[in-house]
Amino acid sequence: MLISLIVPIKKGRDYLKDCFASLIEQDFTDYETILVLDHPEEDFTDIIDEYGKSINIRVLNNTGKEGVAAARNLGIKEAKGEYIMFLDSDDYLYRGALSALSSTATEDEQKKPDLVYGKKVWTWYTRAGFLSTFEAEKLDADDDTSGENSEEEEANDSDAESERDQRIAAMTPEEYEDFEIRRGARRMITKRKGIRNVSVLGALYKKDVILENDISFNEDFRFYSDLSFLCIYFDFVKCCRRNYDALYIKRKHGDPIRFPSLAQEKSEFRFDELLSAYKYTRNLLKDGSPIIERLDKKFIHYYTDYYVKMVRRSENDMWRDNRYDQIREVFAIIPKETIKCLKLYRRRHVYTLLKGDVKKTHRIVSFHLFWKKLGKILKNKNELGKVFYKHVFSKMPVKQDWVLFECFFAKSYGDNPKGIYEYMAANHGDEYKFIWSLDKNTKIPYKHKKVKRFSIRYAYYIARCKYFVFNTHQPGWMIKREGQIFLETWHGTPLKRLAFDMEDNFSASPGYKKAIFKYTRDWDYLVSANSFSSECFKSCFLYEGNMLEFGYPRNDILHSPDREEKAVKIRKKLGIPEGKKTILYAPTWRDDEFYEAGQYKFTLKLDLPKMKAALGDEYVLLLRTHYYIADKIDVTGMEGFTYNLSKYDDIADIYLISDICITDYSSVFFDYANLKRPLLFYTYDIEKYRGMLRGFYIDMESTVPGPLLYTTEEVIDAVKNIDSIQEKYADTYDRFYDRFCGWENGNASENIYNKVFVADRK
Ligand code: C2G
Repeated sequence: MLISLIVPIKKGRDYLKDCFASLIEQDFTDYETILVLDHPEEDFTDIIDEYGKSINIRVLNNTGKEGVAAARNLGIKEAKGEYIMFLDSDDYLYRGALSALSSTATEDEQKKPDLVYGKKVWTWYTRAGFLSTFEAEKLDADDDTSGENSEEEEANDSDAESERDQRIAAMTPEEYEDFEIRRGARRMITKRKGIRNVSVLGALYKKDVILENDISFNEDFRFYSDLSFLCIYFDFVKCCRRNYDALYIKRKHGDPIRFPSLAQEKSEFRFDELLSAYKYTRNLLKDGSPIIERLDKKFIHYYTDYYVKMVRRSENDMWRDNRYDQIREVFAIIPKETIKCLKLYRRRHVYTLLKGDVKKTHRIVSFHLFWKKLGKILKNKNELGKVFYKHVFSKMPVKQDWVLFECFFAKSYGDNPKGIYEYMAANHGDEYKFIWSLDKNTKIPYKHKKVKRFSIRYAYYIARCKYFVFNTHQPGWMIKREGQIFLETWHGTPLKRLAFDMEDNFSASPGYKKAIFKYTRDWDYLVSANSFSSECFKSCFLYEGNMLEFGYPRNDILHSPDREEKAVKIRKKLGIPEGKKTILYAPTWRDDEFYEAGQYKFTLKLDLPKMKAALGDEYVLLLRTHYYIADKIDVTGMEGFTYNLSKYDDIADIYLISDICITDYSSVFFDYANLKRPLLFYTYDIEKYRGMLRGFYIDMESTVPGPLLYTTEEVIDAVKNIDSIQEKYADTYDRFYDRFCGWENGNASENIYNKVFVADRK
């Protein structure tokens, strides 16, 4: 048998299924799959039964020390294959990976390499999501390069590549073997950013080399057992080959809070273990091993680039000095020649620490970080606000009557913050000072101050305001101060799955979930429009704080007694011709169609000329794209029929003047239903949206109060027959209204004000 795949598992049934499914798809059969149950937290019997025969599974039980190291050691002991490959149960292989690696391993039967490595690709997508996008997007494999040892970097452009090929052709066989080993060590040890990414994954190891040289994973290490295994193995490699057609897909867990991978796991012992693993590995390497220099440099880089920031930041003098001492001990064993080749900052840092001058080391670090920060500030002046925020404004007292409002990242004046503001300004204007985070040209009523988001003034106000009312989330760098109150209003009843309820895909990156978790810990209140939202928010935000269950302030206007008069004024302001009925088309954004974060594309799928021809005599179309959409919809030739209101501040005003609303998966319909007017759903891409992009909380087909339509013709037909549609959906509409709009009575802003502001004063 050529290959033994060693797969340790503790938990993660879905990940294991992906892993096994990827093995079924391999066009290679000369392997066994050794599944090592490592103190399992779940039952995998059904999965083993399902895949057992097709992927030649043997199950072992790790009854020894818990952890990947012991599980892999057990796998090695029992392996029957000539080569060992480590495959983590949360990862998977790309099509053809095993045959690619094995063909390189067996190319020359007389001289089988000791090590064959392929490429690694990092992703947080589900396997289905990954496979569907990988080829299209050409995701960058092995993209975790740190740029260290630039003189050794592999050739990127074709000139350099052909030069390198010529060099290879001119090498003696010994020189060539040496070159391949260095290239392998560079790829697998040096280039992998950070020490934690030095990993045994994605390669074939000869079992004989492991056993004859007694190489094993150190079972005392939880996070860094790969380091010693790989480095020591390299010391015995005499023949190394690569095959970049073999892709190993490394998964970043989508939910790093509830189910972190080892790399994502937080632990106060990480650094101690790293130090131990580094020292342990170094001790076991052969005298004069070239791996020592690689390892030393890697440690210095990790420490000077990342870890020292933490050491410097610490206010615990004893802990800090202790750390410096520990690191000094390590540096003392590093050869002077290695230190000499370091860049100036690192060299000075290491020399000063070696001399035992902790104060000066500290100054060198501070100076270096100061210059880095300055560089950042010069590139982006928003950085200056952050510096003032942290070092100056946050030291000033919090102002008890200051309230800062922000809507959709300061893109508009509207939504729930507007509702609460207008209620407070009209009824309690003399008791508070109001600040809006908003573009200076946006005109808004009542006495207030406007500040540009992320400006120095913004930093000043968010540090000093007692109340922060917003409908997305606070800036990531804002540190909630003692006494501050965060009133999160959110911006819609969720149809699309959110945050922790989203599958690992597109916008639901592990970083996003981690950030959401951090934001939501600081929210004192969360506004909910219905009990359905309350349940969703608890699960999608892992939120256990105060839920304000009064309906949405933004919908108060839809229940106001003078809404008809208001509508007349709005129509006039927008120049909507008298005598024409109005159709609002307000679609949402698509997670997979974007230019960059927060800048999304939108292609209008409604055929406007057709709509105009069929409906233009009776209707006008009010077009409204989501605030994430960067594309400007071209309505040339549609003048008099299409009004592009995408830049209009508050969609509630547009609801008031719309006779029919067409939307898709936007939360728009939950609000519009307050008016009990007809709703149509233009859901031309529902399968993709529901299946691949997001998933929904409710079954659209049976719940929404209007028909799902897929073509412009169907939309036209529905508009023409709108009365019979209303009749057909009357019962569904009533049920929908009770469930989602039942709390709305026009007083949400007042109720929320009483609950948050009045109660706080008592
Ligand atoms: N919106 C708008 N115009 C659109 C779409 C949306 O003004 N064409 C506004 C509506 O107020 C809507 C809100 O933005 O309720 C949120 O938009 P969604 O389309 O629902 O999308 P998203 O921003 O992803 O929010 O819980 C709600 C979810 O968070 C969805």
